[in-house]
Amino acid sequence: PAPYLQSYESRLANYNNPAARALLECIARKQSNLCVSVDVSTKAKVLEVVDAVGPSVCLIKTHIDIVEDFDADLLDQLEQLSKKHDFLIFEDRKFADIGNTVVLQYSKGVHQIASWSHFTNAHSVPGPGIIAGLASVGLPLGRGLLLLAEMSSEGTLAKGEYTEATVQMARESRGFVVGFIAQQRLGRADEDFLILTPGVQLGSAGDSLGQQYNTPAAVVGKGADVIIVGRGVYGKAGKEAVREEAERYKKEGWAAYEQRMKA
Ligand code: 6AU
Repeated sequence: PAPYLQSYESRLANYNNPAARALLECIARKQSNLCVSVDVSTKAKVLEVVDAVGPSVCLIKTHIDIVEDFDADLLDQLEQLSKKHDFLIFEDRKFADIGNTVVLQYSKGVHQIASWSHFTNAHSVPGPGIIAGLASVGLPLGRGLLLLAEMSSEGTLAKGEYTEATVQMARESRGFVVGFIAQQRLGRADEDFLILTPGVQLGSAGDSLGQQYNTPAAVVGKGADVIIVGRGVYGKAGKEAVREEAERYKKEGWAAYEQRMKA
């Protein structure tokens, strides 16, 4: 069968990248293909949500630039929580500039993303120089890159030939590019890319700004290896409700994976 129809453990053989390997191992160990997107804007709230969902996730996704009281202590505490609960970190930076600029954005500035984030993502629109630049910083640190091959939002331009050309760019940098942000399985049947899919929520079709949602079962059925859920989880009121919701998505995502392996 195609690599993505096999178990997460067996797919370890297809990856040399340390971040990709750590993620596959964590998914298998915790039986969780859930990534929670913690899109909240204070340190205290970020840490509260991460502590609540930590036991249920393989990956925590941040938008670090929306945290209004960001400081180095947040990064220390995030790292402590990642050890306590056993998860990896993905800063959703969506780099989109020339190689030289993204080198600086990835390694320097207030956030120094490369120093703490196992994964980050980039748009392919600038061409391969963006990957070369990010790789020059990230590869020596064992980081992994996800290319935005498709988007979940209504009217996205990332489709058709753009998506195909993005997959081709990934093929040419397999040591660093470990997969895609996408809505479905991409690449040839014999290739193995990690597919991380946002736009996932139970009981909502979308928001008023063009976000479009599918269920965990639907996206895993189409090839998602990791489901990314934001408001569906952190949008619940109270730490206990957030924890319960993360557990619910974890179970849904894992059941869908088991279903896919049977197919
Ligand atoms: O579940 P939501 O709608 O609350 O949050 C979805 C999260 C947000 C988006 O910035 C992000 O996923 N996202 C991405 C990513 C991960 O790159 C791509 C995309 O196509 N759609 C999308 O929503 O943090």
